[in-house]
Amino acid sequence: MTKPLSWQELEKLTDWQIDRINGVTNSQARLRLFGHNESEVRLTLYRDNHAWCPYCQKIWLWLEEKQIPYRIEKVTMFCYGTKEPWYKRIVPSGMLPAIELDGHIITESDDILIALEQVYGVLKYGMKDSIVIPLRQLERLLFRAWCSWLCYPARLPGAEKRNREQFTDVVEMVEAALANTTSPYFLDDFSTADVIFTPYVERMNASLYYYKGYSLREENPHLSDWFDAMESRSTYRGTQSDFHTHAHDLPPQMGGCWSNGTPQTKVNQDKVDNGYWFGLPDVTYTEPETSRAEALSRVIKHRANIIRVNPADDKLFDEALRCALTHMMTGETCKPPAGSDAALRYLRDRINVPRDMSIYAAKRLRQSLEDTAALVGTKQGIPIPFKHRRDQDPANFV
Ligand SMILES: N[C@@H](CCC(=O)N[C@@H](CS)C(=O)NCC(=O)O)C(=O)O
Repeated sequence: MTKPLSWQELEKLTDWQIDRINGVTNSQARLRLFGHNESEVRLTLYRDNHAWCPYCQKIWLWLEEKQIPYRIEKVTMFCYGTKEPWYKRIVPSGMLPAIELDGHIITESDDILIALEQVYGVLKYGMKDSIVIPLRQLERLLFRAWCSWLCYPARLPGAEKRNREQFTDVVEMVEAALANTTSPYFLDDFSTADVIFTPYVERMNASLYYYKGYSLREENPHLSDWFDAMESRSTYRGTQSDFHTHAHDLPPQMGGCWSNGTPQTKVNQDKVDNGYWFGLPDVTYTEPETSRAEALSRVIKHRANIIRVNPADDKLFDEALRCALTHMMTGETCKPPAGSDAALRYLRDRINVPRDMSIYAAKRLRQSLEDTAALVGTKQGIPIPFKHRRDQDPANFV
């Protein structure tokens, strides 16, 4: 049993830093240059604060792959806070994503990609290419089958089974499309088609695992290879989220997600919510050596706000948090103050990937918070709300 390190001592244990502007894809950047001069920037991407919006991920990934210099302005989504009035003046509906390209505002993610292609060229293939259009249609078919299964209660007898079959029938079509190419991607190489599938396939993988006990990535060999290939790209890794984040960001965005309550679903929910987080089929690339240092550095940066928004007493939680971080960095057991279990789990439940940190850093931090909380009790934090996520209001983190 060890004593918690002080913040100064913890600071010495991490030298993690990245070049947000010219380095690898990351969710904290406000400017991306890829070695260009700032004066060359013609483009601003408006995307949501938490990187929850799937249509924003589509544009984000495309820009990162094309290495277009751009600025990022972050906007609040209705489900977690108040839309910024300056954004409503630009886009009255408040919808995301939007871009400003040479002074013109463009909305609707497909129209944005088409406009970007006109200025910067296509990403291997164009949105309107005859081999891309059927894949775009297939993606929408898959999306609709997923919504029908996940987002409506299966009240009539046999409905759950039918919805599942309807979805897996479309998945078979996706498998066939992937089998049809010599690459692990949707066409002969990585292209705009993969960008189009990415946001929702990632969300399907997470939500069906959690709400339906169905593992998209593990049950479909071609999709499994596709995910692995996507994870070989630093661009995708930078935008990639995890099961915990999506399982809890989707309900308010989709208007509800319906659990089928099967034993497998319950096992999966327990793993996603309470750990062990390693080994979940949300990631398969090798954990980077820097994951703990990254998690520590991100917590240190935001520690004042993290402690302030936590429902527990600040002094109590400060010590408990340092215990969890000490455990994460040294592997030693560090007993937190009595009564801090719920507070540690409150934070455990509110780490967002990739907003706060990358996927393995989040797993390390979640596990340390849980291991540390378990030393003093079994109390859970305030439950994550289902209808809204104002517990994540970015106004608290300014
Ligand atoms: N068809 C639009 C859909 C965009 C969309 O549905 N955006 C959602 C977020 S994913 C939105 O901005 N909703 C308003 C909000 O949540 O604040 C597109 O492709 O861009």
